[in-house]
Amino acid sequence: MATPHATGGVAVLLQRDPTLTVADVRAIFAGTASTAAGADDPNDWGAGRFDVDAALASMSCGSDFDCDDGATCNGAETCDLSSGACLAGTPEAAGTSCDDGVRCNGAETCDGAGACAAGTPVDCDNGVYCDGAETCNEAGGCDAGTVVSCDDGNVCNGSETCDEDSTSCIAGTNADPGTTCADALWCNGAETCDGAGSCSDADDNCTAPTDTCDEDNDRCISCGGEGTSCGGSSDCCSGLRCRGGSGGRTCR
Ligand SMILES: [Ca+2]
Ligand SMILES: [Ca+2]
Ligand SMILES: [Ca+2]
Ligand SMILES: [Ca+2]
Repeated sequence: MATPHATGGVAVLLQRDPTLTVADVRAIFAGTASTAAGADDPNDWGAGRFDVDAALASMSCGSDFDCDDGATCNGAETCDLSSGACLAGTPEAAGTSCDDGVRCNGAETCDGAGACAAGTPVDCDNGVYCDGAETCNEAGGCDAGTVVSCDDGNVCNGSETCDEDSTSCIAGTNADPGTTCADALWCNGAETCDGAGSCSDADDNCTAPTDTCDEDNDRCISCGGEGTSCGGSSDCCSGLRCRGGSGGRTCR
């Protein structure tokens, strides 16, 4: 970690003064490094802890370029060549652009006191609730929103619709009794609407005690229950076997 950190620090110093030599940079860092209180053993600390802020603060300016803080609204900083100190600029007039290059957050302008004030975000709302919330795109326009979906997935309570006046979904009209609301399953029977908005649970297919349902093939499979006469164990329901007895073979 130390090498990239130190390299970055050198770059910061060179940005302030591109004329610095290697010896200059070394001297500045060595002269502004610090050690923890009481930890001054040069065998442990060398020149001390690298401190980029202290190094920058120790450098006097050589040109206005050295003093520029990159901010528009506080004016152009200048270098007082006689003292080597940076002097603050004169704030730009209120309304001067300090645009951040982002269109959708509006046009930033200087507040006249040295700060850049936020702009008014671009308003893309078309005033229509049901077509969703439009959003600004940086390419220069507005993107359509996602249409409000009101369908609750229940066919029995009718089709819900989006209402602009109340900016909400409003209920549909209940389907007639007997209207199908079947799910994808055969074994649980054919569901129908009850006329009051609900899908009623149908009777299961294959209800005989000895039937099992084959969902894959939509059919009932019968098997022999306890005491049913049988020719082999395959005739018997699972868990039972076809066994002989005085009255013939039965599932047991
Ligand atoms: Ca902007
Ligand atoms: Ca809209
Ligand atoms: Ca519905
Ligand atoms: Ca069903």
